[in-house]
Amino acid sequence: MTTESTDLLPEAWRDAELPDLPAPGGGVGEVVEEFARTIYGRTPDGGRLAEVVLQSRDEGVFGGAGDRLRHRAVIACPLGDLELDTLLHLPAGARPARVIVALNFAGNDQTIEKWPYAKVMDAGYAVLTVDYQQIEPDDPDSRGVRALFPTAEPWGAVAAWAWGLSRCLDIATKIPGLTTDGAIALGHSRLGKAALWAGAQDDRFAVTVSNDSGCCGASLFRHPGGEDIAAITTKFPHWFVPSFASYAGREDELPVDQHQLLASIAPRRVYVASAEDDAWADPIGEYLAVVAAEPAFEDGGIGYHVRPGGHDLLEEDWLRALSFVRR
Ligand code: GTR
Repeated sequence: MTTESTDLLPEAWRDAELPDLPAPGGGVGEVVEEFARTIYGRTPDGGRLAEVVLQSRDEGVFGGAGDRLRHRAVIACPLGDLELDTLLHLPAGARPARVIVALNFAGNDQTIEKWPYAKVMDAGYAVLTVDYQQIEPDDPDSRGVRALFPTAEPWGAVAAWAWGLSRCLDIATKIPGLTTDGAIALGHSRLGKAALWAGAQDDRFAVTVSNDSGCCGASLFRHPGGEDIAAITTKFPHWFVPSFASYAGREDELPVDQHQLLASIAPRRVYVASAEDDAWADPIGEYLAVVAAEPAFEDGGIGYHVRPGGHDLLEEDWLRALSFVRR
């Protein structure tokens, strides 16, 4: 594992032991299929990128670190069009720039304050973002892109957001100055769950970064602590396929556990970040999932950090993930 040495883990974690886990059975395709069936639902193929129109371009933002571009994209889905408003930060130095695709929680503009764009661009990376609720509202009673596909199989909102990450990558292919070679999917919390599900299904993502993704993200169901299936399916029934709720209190009977989701992304690379005080995401369960997944990766193909503090995507998380990407 590309991680800090275990002596940088919190003291109390050093004796953490792996629970009994389902052995990864079958090929990668079957494992991904099992996750689709049991938890997330498969994101349908397609949604054709019909147009990408540049709305504005501000040059030399953040003291010249790069340019800020806004695009409107139209994605033609079987039952109608979905419009996405993207925000791109394109570094001045590196062209074509490698792209990080990351959905955001509170609107594109809010990321300008919150994300360390200047440092990320100085490191040579572009960041393309869209408000996750423009893809699928985070609401059990309303539907976004899921209403635009006549899928026979159900898919949850996490799968819809994963679909959106793949469409952002489609959009990136149309923007001069970007390369989608080596593309990175990055997400925090529920959007970290979506990043992992996108990484598992779309092999154009060379690296998948999950930050504090917790239950149904990087954390093991079979490691007790934090959010469990009962809690998550009660509060967020729309995130998953409806039958997933039947595993509430029956974690041991799930045919999969989350180390297999991480492993299914190999040999492409995965980085998992945790926060020590983020008990609801069960950071120890995230760490143990990485330990259990590690044999599936080539040397250094999976990385991990835990930092002090709580549930958040901080500059430190971005920069440590990027130093993994660069290795
Ligand atoms: C919590 C949820 C977590 C996590 C988090 C977030 O309420 O229980 O699974 O996804 O939200 O997305 O911030």
